[in-house]
Amino acid sequence: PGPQAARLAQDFVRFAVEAGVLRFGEFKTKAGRMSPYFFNAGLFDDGAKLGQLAQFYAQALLDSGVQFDMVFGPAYKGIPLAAAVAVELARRGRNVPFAYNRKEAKDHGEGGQLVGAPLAGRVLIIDDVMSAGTAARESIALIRAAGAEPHAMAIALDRQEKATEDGRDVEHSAVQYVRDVLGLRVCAIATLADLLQYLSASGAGAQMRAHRERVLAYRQRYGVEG
Ligand code: OMP
Repeated sequence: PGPQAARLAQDFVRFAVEAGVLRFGEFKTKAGRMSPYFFNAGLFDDGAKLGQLAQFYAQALLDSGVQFDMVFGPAYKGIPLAAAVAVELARRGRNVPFAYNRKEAKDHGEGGQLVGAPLAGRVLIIDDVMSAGTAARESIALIRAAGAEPHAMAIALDRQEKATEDGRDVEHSAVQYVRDVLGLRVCAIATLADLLQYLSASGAGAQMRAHRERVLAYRQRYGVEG
C-alpha cells in the first residue's frame, strides 16, 4: 500500500476504535476462534458515523483504482453499507447503479431475490469484514447467476487470518482466496497489519500496548502473510 492508503487506514482504525466499533477483549468469531479484538460494523449506528464510514470506503476505492460499473450490497449487513457508499460515490461525481438482495425470495409484488438496478457489467460487492469468506462466496454465485461479473469487493477490515474449509484451518486467508482463486480485486480500508501499526504507534498508551501483545499472539496462531 502507498503512503496515502496507509494514512487512510490509520485514520480509519482510529475512527473505528473511537466509535466503539473496533473493540478489544475476548470475542468468539464465526469460525469459533477466541479473538482479542472484534469489529462490529453494526455499531456505526447514527447518520454521522455511517456517512463517515461511507467516505472511508469511497476514498479507499478511488485511491485503489479498482474498476466497477455498479455496487451490490449483500443482505443484511452489506445493504446499508452499499447504499451509503453509492450515495457518497455519487456525491463525488461517480453515480453508479445500486442493487441488493433479500435473504428470502418474495412470492408476491415485485417478487424475486434482487432489488434495485439489474445486475450487469462489473459488479463491486460491498461488505464489512472478511474472515472465512462464506458470505463472499454466496454473493459471487448470485451475481454470476444473474449473468453479471463479480469483479471486485470492498471491505472495511481484512482480518488477514487463515480461512477454514470443512471446519479446518487452511494456509490462506479468505481475501487471498477471493483474490487469487476467484480473481476479484479486493479493496480493504484497513487490515490486521494496520491495526497492529495503530496499537504500536507512539501515541498509544500502556493499555493499547497490552492489547497489541494479545493481537500479536492471535496473529501468531491464526494469521497469514499479508
Ligand atoms: P465470513 O462470512 O466467514 O467471512 O465472516 C465474516 C463475518 O464474521 C462478518 O460478517 C461478521 O458476522 C463476523 N465478524 C465480524 O463482524 N467482525 C469480526 O471482527 C470478526 C467476525 C467473525 O466472526 O469472524
